[in-house]
Amino acid sequence: MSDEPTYILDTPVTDITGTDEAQKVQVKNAEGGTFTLTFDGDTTAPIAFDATAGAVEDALAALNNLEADEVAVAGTLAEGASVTFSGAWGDQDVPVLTADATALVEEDEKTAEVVITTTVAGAGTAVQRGTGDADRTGEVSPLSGSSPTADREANGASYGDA
Ligand SMILES: [Ca+2]
Ligand SMILES: [Ca+2]
Repeated sequence: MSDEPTYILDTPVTDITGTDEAQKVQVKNAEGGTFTLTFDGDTTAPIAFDATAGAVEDALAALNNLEADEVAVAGTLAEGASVTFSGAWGDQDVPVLTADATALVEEDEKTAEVVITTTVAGAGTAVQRGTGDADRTGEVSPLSGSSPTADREANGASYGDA
């Protein structure tokens, strides 16, 4: 018998796939200039305040820690461009982008800024299913993103050795 704790859900869980993280990047109050984005310690080349989604995607894909098939950008910076992580960065909680907005040109004496929000929190693929027993293989539960204890509280499931 395994020494690993066994995780038991009373309520079958049907959402067994992971979730790719999405973050929104919005440029506010700018009429010119550039900004940079930093992902997990790596910073892009300057990006125009009104760059297209494709240009933002290219800037991110040029980072050492992101590849072209791992990041997709859609929408406009003015309305809020959606940045979705996949591939090696998919199905997990990824670091939030940060921005340097100091090279933006402000509009109408309002402070130009880059606002980044996580719109879809990434999460891993679930490893415990249904009402039966299953080995708990990860410290962090993909169901809640925190712990099996939190899952139990959220789902009314039981947890213990079997
Ligand atoms: Ca790259
Ligand atoms: Ca995240």
